[in-house]
Amino acid sequence: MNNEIDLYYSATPNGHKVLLALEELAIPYNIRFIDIEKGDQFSAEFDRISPNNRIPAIVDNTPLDHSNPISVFESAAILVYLAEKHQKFLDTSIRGRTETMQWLFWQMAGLGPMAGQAHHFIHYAPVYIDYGIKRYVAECARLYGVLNKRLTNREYLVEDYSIADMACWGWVMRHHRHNQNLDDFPNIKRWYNSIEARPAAQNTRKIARKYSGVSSDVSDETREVLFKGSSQI
Ligand SMILES: N[C@@H](CCC(=O)N[C@@H](CS)C(=O)NCC(=O)O)C(=O)O
Repeated sequence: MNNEIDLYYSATPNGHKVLLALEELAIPYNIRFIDIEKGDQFSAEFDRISPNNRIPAIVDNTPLDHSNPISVFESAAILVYLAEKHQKFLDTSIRGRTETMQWLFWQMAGLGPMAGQAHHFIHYAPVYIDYGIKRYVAECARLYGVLNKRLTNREYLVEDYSIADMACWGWVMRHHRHNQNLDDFPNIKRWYNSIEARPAAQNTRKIARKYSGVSSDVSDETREVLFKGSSQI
């Protein structure tokens, strides 16, 4: 059946963010599972939707202009697209929107890439590289400090729960994988637990579990698919 949204998904932090947004918006969607360990992200069909060959991506089958389906790649672009379409989770005032965008971009340019590199050096690198682990775990700790400070006396990153919270939650979900302890960041812990308690987050976790296969025991074949060119050190 053609639901409103097709979500091209794999159970990873960037996938979880968009899944959470769809659950929060309570709109009908289909999951098109992209097995990134098997290389589905490089298929010709997916390449037309996501030319960067990364998940997540969406196809909106019922865009507001009532014309052909619209495809969107890059998780933040997807979050903004969905929030604008449904006029939820993105403040429309100039100040609220700017603040939301700042924290969304901060996640995309800082927290996500740094935590991703920490995951790589801790869990996936074919050889142990102490410098890489220390560098990215320390940078994650610095970024967690920034987030913790922002959340002092605040329930959410901007006034109301927004796509910026959803984006950060997708990565903080994996805090143990980038060696961060939420007991060191009490404001993040409170914020994180309040998002976790939301029915949409619980559904997201339940759905994510069905699709999660990425383990810390990464085979050479998986490394070759995911890290072509850098798997032979
Ligand atoms: N900036 C992109 C990053 C997307 C990304 O790196 N996705 C990962 C999973 S979280 C992926 O598809 N990896 C497959 C690969 O590396 O081949 C976004 O936020 O959408």
